[in-house]
Amino acid sequence: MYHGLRLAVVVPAYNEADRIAATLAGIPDYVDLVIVVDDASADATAERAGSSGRPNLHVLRHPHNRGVGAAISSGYRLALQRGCDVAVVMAGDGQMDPADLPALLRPIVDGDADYSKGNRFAHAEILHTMPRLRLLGNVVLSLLSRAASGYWQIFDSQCGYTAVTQRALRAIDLDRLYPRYGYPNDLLTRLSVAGLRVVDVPVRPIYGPGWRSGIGLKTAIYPVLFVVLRSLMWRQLQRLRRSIPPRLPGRPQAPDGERSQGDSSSSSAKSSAGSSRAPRI
Ligand SMILES: Nc1nc2c(ncn2[C@@H]2O[C@H](COP(=O)(O)OP(=O)(O)O)[C@@H](O)[C@H]2O)c(=O)[nH]1
Ligand SMILES: [Mg+2]
Repeated sequence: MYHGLRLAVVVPAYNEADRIAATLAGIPDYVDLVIVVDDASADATAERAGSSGRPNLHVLRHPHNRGVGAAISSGYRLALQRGCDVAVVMAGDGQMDPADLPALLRPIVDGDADYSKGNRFAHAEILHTMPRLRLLGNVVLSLLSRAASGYWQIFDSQCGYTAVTQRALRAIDLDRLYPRYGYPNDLLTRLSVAGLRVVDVPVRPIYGPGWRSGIGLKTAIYPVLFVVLRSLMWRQLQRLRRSIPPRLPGRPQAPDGERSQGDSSSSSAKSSAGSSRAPRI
C-alpha cells in the first residue's frame, strides 16, 4: 500500500531478457502487485521475470505479439480485477527511475490528478542524454499532442512513465486503446474527452549503454504521428457531437447536450488546480 492506495506496476516487455530482472529488482517494496506483460518475446523475458524473485509478481503472456499498447491494456485490466487503486507503467528496459515514483504518485495521492505522467524535458540533462533526432521528434509530437488532447500544459507526450487511477481506467474503453506505439497519445485524448485531470511530473531521462528502442523514424510517422492526427480529429468530432444536441423524435432534449462519464462539469473532480484542470473539449 502507498498512502492507503493499493498500487500496481504494469511492465510491458518485449525481448527484454537481459534487462527485466534488474528492472523488477528496482521496483519498490510498497508496490502491491507487479504485472509483467510479455508479448510473445522470442527470448527468455517471461522466464527471467518469473525467476527474478520479485514478490507479488504476475507474469501475463500474450500468445501472439499484440503491441505495447495492447500489453498495457492487459495489465490495466488485471490491476482493476485485483482491486488496485492506481496503476503505474514502467518499461521493462529499465529506462524509468524508481526514485521518481513517489513524485509521480504525489498528485494522485493528493487528489489533484487522475493521470500523472513523466516529463523528461523538465531535466536539463535530456539535452545530453537523448539522441538529437529523437529529441526533435519528441518536441514535434509533444506540441501536436497538446493540440490533439487539449491538455495545453503538458509536454513529453511519448514518456511512458505514468500513473493512472482506477476511476480514470473505468472511464475509458480499454478495448479501444491503440494497441501499438502511439498508445500514450491515444490515451491522452481519451482521458481528455472523459474530462479527466492530467499533470506532468519531472522524471529523469535514462539512456544507458546498449540503449535501444523499437521506435525509429518510420514508426514515429506511422503509427505515432498517424495516431496523433487521428486523435486530433476524433476529439473535434466529439466536441461537435456535444455542442449539437441530438434531435431524436420523441426523446426529450437535455438543455446542455449529452455529457460523457467523468465530464469535468459533472464530475466530483477538483477543477481548481490550473496545471491539472481537465480541458474543455
Ligand atoms: N508487451 C510489449 N512490450 C513492448 C512491445 N514493444 C515494446 N515493448 C516494451 O515497451 C517498452 C518501451 O518500448 P521501447 O521500444 O523501449 O520504447 P521507447 O523507450 O519509448 O523508445 C519496453 O520495455 C519494451 O520492451 C510489444 O510489442 N509488447
Ligand atoms: Mg525504451
